[in-house]
Amino acid sequence: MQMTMRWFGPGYDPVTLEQIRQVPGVTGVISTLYNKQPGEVWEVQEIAALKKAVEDAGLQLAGIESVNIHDSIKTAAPDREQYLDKYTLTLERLGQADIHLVCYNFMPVFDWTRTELAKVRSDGSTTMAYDQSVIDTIDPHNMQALIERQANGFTLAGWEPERLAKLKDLFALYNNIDEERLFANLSYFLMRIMPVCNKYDINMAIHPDDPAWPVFGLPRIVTNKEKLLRLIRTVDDPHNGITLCTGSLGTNPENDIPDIINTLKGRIHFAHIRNLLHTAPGRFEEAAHLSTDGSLDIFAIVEALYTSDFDGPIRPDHGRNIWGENGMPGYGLYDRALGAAYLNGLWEAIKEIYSRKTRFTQY
Ligand code: DNO
Repeated sequence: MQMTMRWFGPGYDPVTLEQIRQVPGVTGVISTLYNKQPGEVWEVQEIAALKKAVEDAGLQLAGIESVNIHDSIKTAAPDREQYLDKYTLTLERLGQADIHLVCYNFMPVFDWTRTELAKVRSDGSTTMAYDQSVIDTIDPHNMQALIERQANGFTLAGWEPERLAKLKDLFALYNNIDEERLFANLSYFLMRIMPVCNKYDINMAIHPDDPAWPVFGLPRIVTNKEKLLRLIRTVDDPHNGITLCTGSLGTNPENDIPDIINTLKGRIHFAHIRNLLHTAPGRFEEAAHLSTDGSLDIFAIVEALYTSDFDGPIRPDHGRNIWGENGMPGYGLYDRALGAAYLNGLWEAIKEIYSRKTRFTQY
């Protein structure tokens, strides 16, 4: 396990690499070229500059989140081959730069979806929240405005105004795309990129859909154990793996996350750990990482990662805004740093317990 934090890059992230470097046990960052639109090829020099900035700060660039996928690939539009070639070229360049982990998602139109970005909790912290009954009354065309209004002036990952400006066209693209088609397009994408992933040893880690059910009638195909299993079996290459995102899979209380971890052993390449509090069916808010603050058993989740020999990067996922920080929703420094410390503490304790068990059984 390598403890990391997400960093959006200079000019985008008010959190500095120097601050991240001082969080105990954090040795790497997960980053991206935030200015890149889906379908754009990443330039060699841009990748090198990102890597250098991270390494100059004494950290490792442990992976990319995300190289976003163009909608033509997701919908198998007539020009998809051109975008597949571009994606492959970007992967090749990342591999040549010694980067071996890429997180991506295959969600149609919208990436993660929330209805509130700064819900005030009883302790005065603010957090992101979701309410399906609100989504049910919103015209999806107003979603971008709703997010933008609450985003504290930040451009949020997955909510790039350039792409969402064409929302009508985007929705039209997905008109005939049901779950089966989307799944076929995802499988095709994976088969197409596996040769380059094998050549450069790049682990692809699909991010689960967030929340784990269809939003605005758009299909969602990465929502539970069965669907994840189907995906890794359909393209049965070790480089085709997943990002275990507890906050996304955990939106559906029926998802047993430790069981998912055990079932997908060996194919989990990256972990996002956060907690959330279910307040009613289809309604939740993001909690502090601590198990007792939310509905997820973070101890059991970390234990399952440990016992399944997980050896990829973990990052504390969304944090609340606390201590007066006016950070990017979900990505302030303080609460994520607390999350990293807590997760490191759990890992150390679990490791110790298991090594003692081994020692005890020797007698
Ligand atoms: C939100 C993130 C997502 C995630 C992408 C991966 O905070 O979890 O935007 O990075 O879905 O491609």
